[in-house]
Amino acid sequence: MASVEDDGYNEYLYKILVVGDIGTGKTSIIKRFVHNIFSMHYKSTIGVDFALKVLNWDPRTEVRLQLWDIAGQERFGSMTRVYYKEAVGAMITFDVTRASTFEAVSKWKADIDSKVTIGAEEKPIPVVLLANKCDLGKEGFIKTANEMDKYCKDNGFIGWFETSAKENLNIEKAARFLVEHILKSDVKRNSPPQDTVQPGLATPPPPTSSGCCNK
Ligand SMILES: Nc1nc2c(ncn2[C@@H]2O[C@H](COP(=O)(O)OP(=O)(O)O)[C@@H](O)[C@H]2O)c(=O)[nH]1
Ligand SMILES: [Mg+2]
Repeated sequence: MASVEDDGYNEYLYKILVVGDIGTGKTSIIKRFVHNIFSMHYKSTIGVDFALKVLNWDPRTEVRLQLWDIAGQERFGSMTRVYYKEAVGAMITFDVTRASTFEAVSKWKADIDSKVTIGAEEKPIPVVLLANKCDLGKEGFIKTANEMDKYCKDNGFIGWFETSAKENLNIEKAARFLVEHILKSDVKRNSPPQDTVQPGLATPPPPTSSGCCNK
């Protein structure tokens, strides 16, 4: 997305998708990451929600992550193409206690890969896999670490993390890992700079001609 360079100080604004089946913890992960709060009682997200997280990457670099919390119900519908537009990275979540949510991961990955790419070369966007709710114990976790490594390699994930929104485990680490990959890629060269980056605002895009972002 946007990059602003001034006297050697860099600001980047990256659109990051957070997808995965319903109830896997997408909203919880974002709330923990952005506001450092957790609740057992989030209402299910309707349509799409936005949040902004500012990372002071290094003394000369600020990274603003615009996190798109996409409702589980939207899966593979015509909506996702609009939501995915201009994303430069994604997190796919599953719930370690529910195997069906892991089975859905490859479908989410295929959905992203088919609808959003980077640059003229149409490279896939970097995607990190989050094995969430790891505080609930390992019994439900159906894969070993080695199997997960292999799964990521075979399916084009940049990596995976066991996370817990409840116990604040590995969420920031996973996000930073994703940002490292984005910074390393040539996103900057391929994106048109925007004039301003509004402090503290995650602005949804203007309504599209179909108007479906307002759903
Ligand atoms: N134990 C535990 N529960 C979690 C965790 N993350 C989310 N939850 C709970 O799982 C339910 C669904 O979470 P939510 O964030 O709404 O999932 P979403 O539908 O993917 O956005 C809620 O009751 C959360 O409190 C976690 O890391 N550990
Ligand atoms: Mg949600």
